[in-house]
Amino acid sequence: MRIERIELRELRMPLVSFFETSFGRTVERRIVLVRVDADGLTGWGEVTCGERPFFTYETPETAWHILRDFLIPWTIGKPWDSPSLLATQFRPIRGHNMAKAALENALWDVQAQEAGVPLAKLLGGTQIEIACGVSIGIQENVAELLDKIEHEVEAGYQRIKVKIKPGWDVEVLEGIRSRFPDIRLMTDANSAYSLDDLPHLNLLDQFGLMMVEQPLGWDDLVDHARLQREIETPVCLDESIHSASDARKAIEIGACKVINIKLGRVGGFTSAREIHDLCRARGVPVWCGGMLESGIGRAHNIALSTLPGFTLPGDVSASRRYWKEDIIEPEVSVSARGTICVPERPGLGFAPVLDRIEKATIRKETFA
Ligand code: OSB
Ligand code: MG
Repeated sequence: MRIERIELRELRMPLVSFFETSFGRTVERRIVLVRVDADGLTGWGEVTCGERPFFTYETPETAWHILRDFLIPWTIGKPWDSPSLLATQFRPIRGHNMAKAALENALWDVQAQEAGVPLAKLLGGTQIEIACGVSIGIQENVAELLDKIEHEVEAGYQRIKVKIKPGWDVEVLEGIRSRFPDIRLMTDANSAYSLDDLPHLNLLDQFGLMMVEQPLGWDDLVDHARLQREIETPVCLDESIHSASDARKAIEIGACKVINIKLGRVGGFTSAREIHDLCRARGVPVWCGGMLESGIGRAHNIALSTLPGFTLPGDVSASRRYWKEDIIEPEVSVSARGTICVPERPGLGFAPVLDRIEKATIRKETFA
């Protein structure tokens, strides 16, 4: 594949309802898209960072800078036998995984089209439909949260994840369990606690949670290992895992029993597959996380979730939970049994809608 042209765009996309975590509320997304033209085909990738450097240090601005000044000049005009070679090429740049992932993943889209196979197939996916859960943000009050949960359970989602933070945890879970004693439930703290909260975190064991996601420091493994020794509830790591090497260390020291794989956070499909393969070999279940993606990133997440080690429902859910109108056709929809059917068309299997993308674009830069 010879990369002939690359286009960067920043889109503004208002969410249909706000999404709040322990680090704040998001009402509108700023999404950087990467369009790659190679061999007469077009591939798309999405930078999945937040607007503010809270989940990770990346922002749309840092991603634009790293793509424009490093990743694009290193790749454009050159032939690439495989998208994985991009991951090798990008290795000297420390971090900036979400910028790297957007470009690498766009090339995977091109390669799947060139091979005439669905992206899921090209990656080695084996599942023809994927199991879906939802992530529900912090609400104004518990009653509103319970209504949201009811709505999603009725829609068929297979598990519910709720965001927690100090002051929005044990009482909230009591409320959930008294109304929904049997649902598959988990929590995500986005690093809102420390080991000082150990007695409090012990209280989580009474709620029959599938797991607690990233309770401690975003850059920590050691304290998570200590916590996992103290609590029954499986710890799942999100923010702490950026590579297969991080995953290996976390598993070896007992810092987690489950790993959430996010394409952006780990730097793209090549790294995501390495983590998947390692976890599968060690019997650690994985699932695909979400970053409030547009349809482009969502389509990539669906393809990733078809790998055999993705045995738990992920945070990949219907377009309409986020957008009045998604930027792909068809939009992502979820069946009444809480699954997404994996498209059988070549490439992403969802077509980017150029005029909707254009309408949402607030800046654009082209490289040739
Ligand atoms: O920690 O999983 C997270 C959204 C933004 C940043 C971090 C996280 C999330 C989610 C939402 O939980 C998942 C989604 O619905 O896309
Ligand atoms: Mg998380």
